[in-house]
Amino acid sequence: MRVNVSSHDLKVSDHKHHLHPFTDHGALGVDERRVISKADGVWLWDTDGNRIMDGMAGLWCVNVGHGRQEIVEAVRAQMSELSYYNTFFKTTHPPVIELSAMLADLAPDHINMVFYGGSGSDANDTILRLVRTYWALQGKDSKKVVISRKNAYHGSTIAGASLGGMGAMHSQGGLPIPDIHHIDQPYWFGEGMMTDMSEDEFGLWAARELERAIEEIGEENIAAFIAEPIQGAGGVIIPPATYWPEVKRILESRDILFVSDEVICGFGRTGEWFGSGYYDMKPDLMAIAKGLTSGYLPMGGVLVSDEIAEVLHRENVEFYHGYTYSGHPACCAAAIANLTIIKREGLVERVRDHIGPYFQKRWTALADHPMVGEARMVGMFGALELVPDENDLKKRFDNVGKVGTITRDHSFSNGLVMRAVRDSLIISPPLTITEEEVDVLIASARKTLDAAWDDVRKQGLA
Ligand code: PXG
Repeated sequence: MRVNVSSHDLKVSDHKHHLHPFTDHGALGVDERRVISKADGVWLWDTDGNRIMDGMAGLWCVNVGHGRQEIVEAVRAQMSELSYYNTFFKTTHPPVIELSAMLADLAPDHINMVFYGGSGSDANDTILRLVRTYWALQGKDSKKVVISRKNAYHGSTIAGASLGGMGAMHSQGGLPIPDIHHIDQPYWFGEGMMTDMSEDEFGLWAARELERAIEEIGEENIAAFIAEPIQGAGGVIIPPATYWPEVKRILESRDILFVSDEVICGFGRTGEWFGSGYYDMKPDLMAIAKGLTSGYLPMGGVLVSDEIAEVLHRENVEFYHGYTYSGHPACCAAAIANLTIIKREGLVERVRDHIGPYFQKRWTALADHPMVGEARMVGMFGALELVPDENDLKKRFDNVGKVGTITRDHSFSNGLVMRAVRDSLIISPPLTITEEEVDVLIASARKTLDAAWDDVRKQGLA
């Protein structure tokens, strides 16, 4: 790291040479960016000397909090022993063996194998190729279509963005690729509320969109249904209680694989090890990343059911797929150390029984603010829906996203990272956050809402 460089000079250099992900560079002023140079627990420090609470756990990933020397040490030790070797041609290594057994133990009983990659996006690429290959190996070549949902996020690669249901992403680069079908999402506040259905009825309706799609496309043409148990990047969309049981009923009688994208929901975020477990679903495949290593090193993977593994294990079958860094030893060491911390400190149970309920109570109380139409949370992630008129919850701000951005900027100024999705604010802190830190977070959020509400009214937006 360069020392003795001013914060401003760092920003100038970043502006000149660094192409950021998902960023409007034309609109991003040189000094508007923050250079984050240090982190510990739930706290970040920038090069301007500010301390900021990391309400997003990095990008929904730093589940065990920042600065865990135990993970750093495990990676260092692994790097000095075996920093790299591949897992392709009849070779393997101790950390990938240990991690795979650990994951098989954590996964539901019918899942005992892991395929590795470097991210959630490439996990979903693997899944797309794998589900089609699985059916083709059984002579069912026509089973190619994957059903996904609008406003889902499954990554930024070609398969990931195609499986995802983000219109803006599809508008670039000729996506989605063929044979991906998007059905409506179970978004009560954003969509269901505008209909004449109750929340429960809407949940059933959204689930039956899957049934209608299956009837239209034909079961013989469908490989899989992929979904996040709770949509993360789409806006922490918690489906109505009727949704997942109905999806389960629909899938139970059909020969269609169910893929649970656990990239955000996995590793304790919902108060269970996996989001599909939270909803009592039985996935055939799970995409994992983020909380697998708590972001200390990049790693993703696919958890594979016994039924699928059995087909892949048949003689003369080879899945022509893999990455140079599949099962990278240092990443495996980071994952093992991270999972060891989650288990030893009982973080999943802590979210389910203690800090989760505490946080949920305080977060949902923000619904009394005049700008908040709904405050929702499961486990340790939630959203605030911002509205112009608390007496008319069907009314929305004009120019979608503007108020969300204004409010998000206030949050940063108040020392709290929240993420804006359209006109909602998202929170997803490390699972290690203490009660006192939750209190600080809630106080910053309230201060943010007050300041933003003032601003919004002054600008005539409400
Ligand atoms: N699936 C899900 C459910 C995700 O949330 C991915 C796949 C892709 O993972 P990788 O590791 O390739 O990024 C994700 C990632 C945001 C944001 O702004 C969310 C993600 C990534 C970047 C930004 O909410 N989710």
